[in-house]
Amino acid sequence: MASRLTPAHSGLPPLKVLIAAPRGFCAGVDRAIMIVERALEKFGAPVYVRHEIVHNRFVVDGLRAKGAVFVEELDEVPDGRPVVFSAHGVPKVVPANAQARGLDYLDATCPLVSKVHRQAERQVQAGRHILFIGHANHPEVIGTFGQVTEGSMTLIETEADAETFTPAPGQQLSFLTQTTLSVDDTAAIVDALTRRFPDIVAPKGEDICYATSNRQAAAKAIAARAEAVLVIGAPNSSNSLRLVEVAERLGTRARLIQTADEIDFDWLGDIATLGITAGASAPEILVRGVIEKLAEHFAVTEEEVLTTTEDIAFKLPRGLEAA
Ligand code: 0CJ
Ligand code: F3S
Repeated sequence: MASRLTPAHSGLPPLKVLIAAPRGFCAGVDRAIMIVERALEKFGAPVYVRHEIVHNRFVVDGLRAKGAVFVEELDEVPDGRPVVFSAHGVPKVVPANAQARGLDYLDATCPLVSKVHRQAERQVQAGRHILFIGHANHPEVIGTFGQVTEGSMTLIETEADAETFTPAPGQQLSFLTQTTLSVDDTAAIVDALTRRFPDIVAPKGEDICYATSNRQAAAKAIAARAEAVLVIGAPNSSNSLRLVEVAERLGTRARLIQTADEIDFDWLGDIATLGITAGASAPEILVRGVIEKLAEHFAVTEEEVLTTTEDIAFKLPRGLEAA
């Protein structure tokens, strides 16, 4: 349904804003933020968080204001204070070290990332070498590699990597993927792997998560109808970056912005139809801020473009269910 934001006789040029749905927070992000909030209630400030709880400055600053302290490594957490591990997951050595130090730790790893971790362990136990499709240096990739012994997993970033990987003689293979990848790029990489290695063992179910694939499908729907797309998300947010790519692949120019302050009105030009979406770590308040800023320059009419609905929620860890 379309709704008008600026009075019709404002004298501003008209702009139709197509808002993707689903967009923004997923169940894993909701859970991760809730874990930090409940930990602050339970333990009091400061609660330490290893890595940005999710890749969004607005979320991180909001939790910092409530008493969360963000660090990159466990050794920055003082003895006696609780620590939360981010939604992206951590190598096994991290909870092991926390335990050895007697720290209270809370694991905000998304359950869908933990599922990939368990599959990685099982594949290695079954004697298979894992080809892990993902982006180098991303914390989720570092966390998943850290579930298995060194040398039992090889990173595959591109179709070219899939074409050139050479297994050791007699090596049994399986593949797994990062949860926030491009659905289309991953399908092409998997095609190359299954063509070259017909016996390769695929993951049980899809590793790319429901939120990632739903947001990409919704981004395609707005990009197909818009002259340009704005994606609200952080530059280090893998799933948000993929939404920009999805729009561009359809031939629609697209930009990632963190907040309304980053809207480039020269880049928008005299556009009549603009698509807006948000990555899984970007709060809805930032989407509203962007639309309100646009309404200072255009006579904005909003239309939500719904491609599917989501009703997934994850349980909190034991001990944090009720504050
Ligand atoms: O890795 C995840 C479990 C996704 C967390 C939510 O998104 P974000 O932006 O914090 O992380 P990605 O960079 O992985 O998309
Ligand atoms: Fe989990 Fe996917 Fe969100 S892996 S944190 S549901 S983007």
